[in-house]
Amino acid sequence: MTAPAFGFELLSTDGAARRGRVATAHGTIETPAFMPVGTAGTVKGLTPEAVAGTGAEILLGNTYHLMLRPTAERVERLGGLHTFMNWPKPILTDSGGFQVMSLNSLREMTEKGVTFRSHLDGTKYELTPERSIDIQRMLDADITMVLDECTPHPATREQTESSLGLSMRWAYRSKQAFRTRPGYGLFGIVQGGVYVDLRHRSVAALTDIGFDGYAVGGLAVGEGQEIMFQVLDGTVPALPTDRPRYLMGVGTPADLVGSVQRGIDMFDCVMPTRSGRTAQGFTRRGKVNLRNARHQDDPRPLDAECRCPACRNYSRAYLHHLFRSEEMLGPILLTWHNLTYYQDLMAGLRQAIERREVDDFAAAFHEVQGRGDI
Ligand code: PRF
Ligand code: ZN
Repeated sequence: MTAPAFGFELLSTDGAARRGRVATAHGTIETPAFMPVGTAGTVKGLTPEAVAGTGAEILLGNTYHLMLRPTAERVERLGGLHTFMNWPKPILTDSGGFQVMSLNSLREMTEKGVTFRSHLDGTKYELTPERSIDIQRMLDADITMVLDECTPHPATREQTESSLGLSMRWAYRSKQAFRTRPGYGLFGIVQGGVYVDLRHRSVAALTDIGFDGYAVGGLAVGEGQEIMFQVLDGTVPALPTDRPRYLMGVGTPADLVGSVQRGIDMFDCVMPTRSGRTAQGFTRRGKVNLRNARHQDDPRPLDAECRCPACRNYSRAYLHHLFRSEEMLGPILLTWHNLTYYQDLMAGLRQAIERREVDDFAAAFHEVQGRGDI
């Protein structure tokens, strides 16, 4: 059997919103899609079987963490990341630059790449576009991301322009280094900060090089939702319609709804998993902090409409007790719930686009969220 070609099929649209399907070596992804973050070869707290049960069809892995431990070479020897972590479905890996810059203070950026010291044992590493692509190949990522620089916010136009130049030269080198294989794709990353004309310059540079998909990077870095949506309004229409569009590191449920309305197809974010570990639940009625004493006698489920095990089998009072007692089942159940909620939100958006009711769906979403919990 030959692997299917990497590809994107646009199934239907509703305004700018798109319903599509991405085909990869390890299966297809219905879009708009949310990718749970499996940084170090695990979605913290859940088995891959449980993650699949939430409806996730693709996970995000991180070059930065995996190159340090257990190393890309070891993952490759053990059969690749899918085999190593027992996740047979598609995997997208981020290229590492963003994580080096946000997680490592002992780093230096040059034209060649970024050098840093491991937070684990102080060993010096160099991450170049070529090395990042090679690591992602060893990990066996279905979707490889180019190495980029996420321009910090705020940044002047001049700073943003120079950072963008570096990212585009790295995008070119990443494309040169990528070995084309059936079912495997390489995505470019649009930068340009809050400057829409620089975003357009970035899109033009990337589409000249040619990628299997286009990510929008450099957003959700402190600019706020209003500016993020303005930048998407100015940027997304310039992207090719026949390739998937991925908004990196976003976001809240409202960010996802608004970004889908603006034509984004893929997302990843630590929010459902990280929040799940810190007692923050996302529900159809908004956010709930399960540490709050108001839950201690509440026999109701966290979200009565949710199909997840936390909501089907346990009360708010019990979840509250688990968090207060610092029992590990608390983070596990709430992560399970949050990921289920995110996947059901995406499924709702996909259905709404098919029915051409995405604006009604968004209005109903904001209406119910606005009512608040209880
Ligand atoms: N670039 C990469 N990964 C990212 C980002 C980026 O700009 C962001 C920004 N929100 C999250 N993850 N490579
Ligand atoms: Zn639930």
